[in-house]
Amino acid sequence: MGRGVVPGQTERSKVEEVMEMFKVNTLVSDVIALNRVVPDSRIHGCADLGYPAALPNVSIIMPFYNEWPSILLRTVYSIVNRSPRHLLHQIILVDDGSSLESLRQPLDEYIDRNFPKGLITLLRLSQRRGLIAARMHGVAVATGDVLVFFDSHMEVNVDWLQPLLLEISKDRNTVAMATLDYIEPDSFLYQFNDNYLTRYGWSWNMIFFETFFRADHIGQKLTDPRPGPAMVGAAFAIDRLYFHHLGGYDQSMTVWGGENLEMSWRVWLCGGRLMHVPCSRIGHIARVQPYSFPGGREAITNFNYERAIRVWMGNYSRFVHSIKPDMKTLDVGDLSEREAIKSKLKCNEFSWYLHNVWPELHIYDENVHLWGMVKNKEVEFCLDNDNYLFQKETPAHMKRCENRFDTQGFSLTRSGELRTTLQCVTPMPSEDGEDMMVMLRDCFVEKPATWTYSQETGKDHEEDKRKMWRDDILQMKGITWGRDVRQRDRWRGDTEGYILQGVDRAS
Ligand SMILES: [Mn+2]
Repeated sequence: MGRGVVPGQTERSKVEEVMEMFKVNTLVSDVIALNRVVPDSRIHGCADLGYPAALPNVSIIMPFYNEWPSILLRTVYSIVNRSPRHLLHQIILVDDGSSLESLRQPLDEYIDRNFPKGLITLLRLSQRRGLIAARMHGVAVATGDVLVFFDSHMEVNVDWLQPLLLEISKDRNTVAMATLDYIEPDSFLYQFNDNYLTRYGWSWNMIFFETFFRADHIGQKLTDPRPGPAMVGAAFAIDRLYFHHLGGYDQSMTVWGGENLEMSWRVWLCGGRLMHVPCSRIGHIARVQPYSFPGGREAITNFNYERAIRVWMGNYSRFVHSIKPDMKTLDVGDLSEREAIKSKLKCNEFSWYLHNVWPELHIYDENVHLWGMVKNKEVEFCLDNDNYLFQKETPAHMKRCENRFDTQGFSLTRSGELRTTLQCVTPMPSEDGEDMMVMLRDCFVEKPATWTYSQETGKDHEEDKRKMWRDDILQMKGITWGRDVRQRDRWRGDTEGYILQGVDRAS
């Protein structure tokens, strides 16, 4: 079930060739059954849940561009095999200008021969229009109650559809997200972490990442849906009329990238909700993007992000623009249609989202005593956050000062936390237990350490060395900055105290 395939010696060079070309092992895909079974990856409790027979039906929209045929068809088979037939209204495949010959007439014929008549609609775009436009072409012909957007390289799991539809039937203003599993691109092994659920977040540098759920977001049962601040691009369900009411996608965005964050903000700000549904699981082949982005990947995502930022973020764009100054002056075209949605739906200001939906994302200059860099003046070294966004704690380092707050920005909050975007600076015992290490750790894991600031530094007294540490921390011997021995010695031998020094405020 969902097992991977490992090639023999003689096949290796051929495999390397296709991996280079497609970033996915098409040879392996071709020998695995199109209708293979995958392991039930759901968390405990899901298998015991029952679902009402009467739920809204769905139109599944699946754009593809030069997807390898067996991968595309396995995605379709998994949906047909593991969705209750009465809920599956239609599957709309949108060929976004593919050039692979096997995706043309042979695909038409295959679908005609192997799937129930009328279930699958195959639209062909005459030239490549990008994911967002391709999805909107699919939406235009969809007639189901609910839309579900798919990538063309996925495999759904047991009872994936009903929990999404149930969540939408409770409140039509809902985006219901499946939980993604991971299909290895080289072996097609179906992977998942037992009883693990992930949520998504984003940071001021516009990096999207995985994080864990806050305790207060977990419902009475582990299987209960949980709110999330951000969505991935695929594997979500939304009521079709609600999707239109919300303004669909911004069709001036190109290819893909950024549309998922824009939609997350819009849903929350305009009265909807974005829910992670633990019992709906879908496997996804996470591969390196094999296709070109006309004009370059970063240019396209920056363009898309900037359109979203100008419409929704207001003055908070100062943080993004301080990190990515080029975005501020981009010509992103006409935004009037998107602005009109905001006023028509009487959407909230961005601060509402930051304070209510994603309060973990720190606002550097709000409710803070000081913000800037933690700098040792004498040697021009600054406390560095390593651009660290993830959940496991990591040692904090001192590095040469860079004067940029995405890597070296910290705030001393009014409640005494010394923090960066998501992490708080917290001393923790080292592995041998003999030392304290200064670590960066998610602020909401446990109550973080508190710090004070003093301008009276540089005195000769031993106590003054770490004047900004609070009493409890002052007594910890030899706080070590990172694992680098040279660095540790340097900091131990230093007589200058650590101070928080203000830097230029981002404007
Ligand atoms: Mn994908």
